[in-house]
Amino acid sequence: MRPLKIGITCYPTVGGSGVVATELGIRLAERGHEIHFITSSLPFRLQQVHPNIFFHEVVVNQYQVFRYPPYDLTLASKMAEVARKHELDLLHVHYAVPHAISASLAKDMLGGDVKVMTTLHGTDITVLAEDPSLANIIEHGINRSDQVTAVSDFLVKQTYDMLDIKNSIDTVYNFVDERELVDVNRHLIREQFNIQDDEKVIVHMSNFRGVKRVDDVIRAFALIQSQVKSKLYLIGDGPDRHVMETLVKSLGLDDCVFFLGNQMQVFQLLAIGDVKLLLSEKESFGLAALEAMSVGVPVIGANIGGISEVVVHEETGIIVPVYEYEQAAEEAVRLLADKETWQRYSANSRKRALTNFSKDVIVPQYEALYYRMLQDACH
Ligand code: GMT
Repeated sequence: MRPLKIGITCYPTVGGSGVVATELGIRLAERGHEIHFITSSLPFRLQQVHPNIFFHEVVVNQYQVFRYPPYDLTLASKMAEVARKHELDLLHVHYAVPHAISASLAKDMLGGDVKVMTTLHGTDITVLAEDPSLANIIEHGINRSDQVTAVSDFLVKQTYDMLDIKNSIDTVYNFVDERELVDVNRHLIREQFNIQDDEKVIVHMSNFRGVKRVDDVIRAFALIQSQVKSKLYLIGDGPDRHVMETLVKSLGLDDCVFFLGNQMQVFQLLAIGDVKLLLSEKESFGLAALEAMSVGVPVIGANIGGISEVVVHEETGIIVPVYEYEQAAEEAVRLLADKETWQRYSANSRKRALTNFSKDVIVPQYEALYYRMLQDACH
């Protein structure tokens, strides 16, 4: 198969869809494809240089006439410019809004001379498609795409349920790259963090938005901590952080809850955990759960969205009813006290993450869809 020239657009800042898009671009470049990131700033996970990776910044100029600067149009114009100049085969956009719509416009500008793949990540459907002012345009962007993927079977179904979709949607799960785990040394990092031998560590990682229910994580931890000597490490940042800091204070947990903020070495940090809590009320896949599993940390997750496609109940962790933080706490206490079960879940988690969700399994699935889309175009 000939190497492809691929434009990738995503949100470049911290967030699961940006992480997946960037990691995918890097792996595709390593497999010989030419990758052009077309984004508003350099994707934060793009930490390495590669001769096959190019970056094109989308710069929106400010004019007095604009109340709202037209990012979507500037992006479409940039996509068309890059696609024409570098003879791209396809644009792969991550997150429907506004990327699928901008890509569709770019394709029109090029007289149809580029293919568009849209990957749905979650809130672009589960939150934004609920908004009547956006639903029509999201539907249009998806229907105009040549190929559509979603990150879980749950999200495929949800998209069909919420919108009038004409084309087929393939599930392609999130992935991990085992090479990122080579430096992870759980014992060393626990030592650095001064974790005592008789202490347990609960971890949570998210963008601190309402759907993540970080308050439930903190309330569950309060119950765990009343029975087990433990600490809670919160990785990430976002709009709810200050409210959560206040909650921690009001519960008198200042000494054992640590807000680490946004971090680059997420695998190292997750590896200090004995249990990861993911109690979101919406979660199309749960990349953070997969990342924890890959370093052998069992996950206690809510029974919503695609979490149970990642976490296997009583095999790699525990699934609890959403909003039932007391039950999450009970399960955590039980698991932390049962060394044998914990070791089994830990080993199963790592194995499942590195077998079912390895880059070597998932990246070729995207590649195969690219070739299929381009081949369909020739017929
Ligand atoms: O979790 C977030 O709010 C960030 C969001 C994003 O688009 O950056 O994550 C979504 O995409 C991730 C990568 O595909 C998924 O693993 C997350 O489950 C999904 N988040 C939600 O559905 C809330």
